[in-house]
Amino acid sequence: MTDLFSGNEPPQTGREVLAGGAVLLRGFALPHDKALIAAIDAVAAISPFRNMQTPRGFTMSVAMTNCGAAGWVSDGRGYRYASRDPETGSPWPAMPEALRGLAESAATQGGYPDFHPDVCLINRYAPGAKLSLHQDKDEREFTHPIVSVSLGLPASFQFGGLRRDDPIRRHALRHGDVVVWGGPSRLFHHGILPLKEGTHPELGRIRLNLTFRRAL
Ligand code: MD3
Ligand code: FE
Repeated sequence: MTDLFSGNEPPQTGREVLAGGAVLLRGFALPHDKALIAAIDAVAAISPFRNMQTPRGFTMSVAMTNCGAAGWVSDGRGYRYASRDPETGSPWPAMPEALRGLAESAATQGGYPDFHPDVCLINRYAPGAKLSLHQDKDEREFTHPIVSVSLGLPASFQFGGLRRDDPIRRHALRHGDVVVWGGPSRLFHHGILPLKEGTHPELGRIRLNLTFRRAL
């Protein structure tokens, strides 16, 4: 399996509406993948990826870092946005312009021309890592969308509804896919199933996910 795509699929493009306010832009980030990965490496050189503790004392399988005016953190005291990286004691690195620009152009494409993120949470998955079903509700307002960018190994994304027991659909998120989550979908439950083993030509045995947020 030496080809770029696991089953020899061509890279997909185009737009899919996943739910009200949730627009998947297939391959939107593909032309910029190397610049995005370089920007993530620069962020991680300042604030390294780390496996945070959940409030109940478990270690998350997903490693995380942040850039921007604040970062999402989890520890024994709960979940919150913090202006400093607790591991370094310094402010989180600034959001690289290559990241901000991609997020804003995707948001515009998805119908949110006034989106200006102040935080980018960066998730790193190795095979086996997962993110259990949750809602993103640590942000001050839910009127802004979230923009997510997937890079590296493909993932099986779970997308439910407002209630935890609403029916769940699965979607594949692949290298270069961007999703704009606004409107009614902003508070929908979502998660990532355990990452399958594989090797990506740019990132090896890794999946990266960027989520751009207006948190403060
Ligand atoms: C639907 N990240 O960081 S991205 C997260 O792939 C997170 O690492 C996942 O969930 C990942 O919080 C999923 C897709 C995503 C992101 C934010 C959403 C879907 C969303 C917010 C609202 C609804
Ligand atoms: Fe989330």
